[in-house]
Amino acid sequence: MAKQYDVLFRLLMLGDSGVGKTCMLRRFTESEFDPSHISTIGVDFKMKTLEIDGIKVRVQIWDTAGQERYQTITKQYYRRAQGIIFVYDITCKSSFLHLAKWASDVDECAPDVVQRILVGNKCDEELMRQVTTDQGSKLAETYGMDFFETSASTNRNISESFTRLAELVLQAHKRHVDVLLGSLDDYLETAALEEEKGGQDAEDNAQRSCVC
Ligand SMILES: Nc1nc2c(ncn2[C@@H]2O[C@H](COP(=O)(O)OP(=O)(O)O)[C@@H](O)[C@H]2O)c(=O)[nH]1
Ligand SMILES: [Mg+2]
Repeated sequence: MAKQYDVLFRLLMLGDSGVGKTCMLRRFTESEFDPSHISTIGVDFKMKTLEIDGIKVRVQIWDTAGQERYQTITKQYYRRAQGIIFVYDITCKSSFLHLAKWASDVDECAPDVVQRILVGNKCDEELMRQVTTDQGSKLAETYGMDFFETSASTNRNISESFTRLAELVLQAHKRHVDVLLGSLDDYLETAALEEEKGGQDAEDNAQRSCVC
């Protein structure tokens, strides 16, 4: 059976409750927007396969609950993530101010190589805006992250932001992925050669056993 993907990466969504993490994830993986807010309990994940530079990248995206009481569950997932999306709501200043806390939690628990991007969601709600694009992009610059303003409602920049994070993770692990794909190619090539040689070898072996 053909292999359905070449590499698997784990991505994690972090941010206050209500900023739109679950809606963003559903929009990305199921092309749907359900405006009702059902509090995510603990963690949940969805999968999607992307093609980047000819490599089939399967992303497993973990959606966390933003509430403090779930923090102990969430932290266990920091360590296993290769990429993190920090999400705030452009219509909710406090969700933006809390990013400092989310970022410091990650610094404490996640491996150094983890890739991060910053997303300001609900950019369709221009009239309700409390955080300017400039403030978002300045914070992202301070953290050294790429920055997107998204809308799960209109689908603006949803695919772009998830794909960008997957690209960053792929770049960060490129050497490892090349080795992996290289060894897979080598393996397949060797297996094909072995198969081709199979008949010939069987004959040789038969002759050799005669000699013995
Ligand atoms: N206007 C607007 N509302 C959104 C958007 N994304 C999510 N919401 C709303 O925000 C609320 C919380 O969304 P949810 O995905 O459950 O947030 P979570 O707690 O971060 O997972 C819901 O009522 C959604 O309808 C968006 O892009 N635009
Ligand atoms: Mg949720």
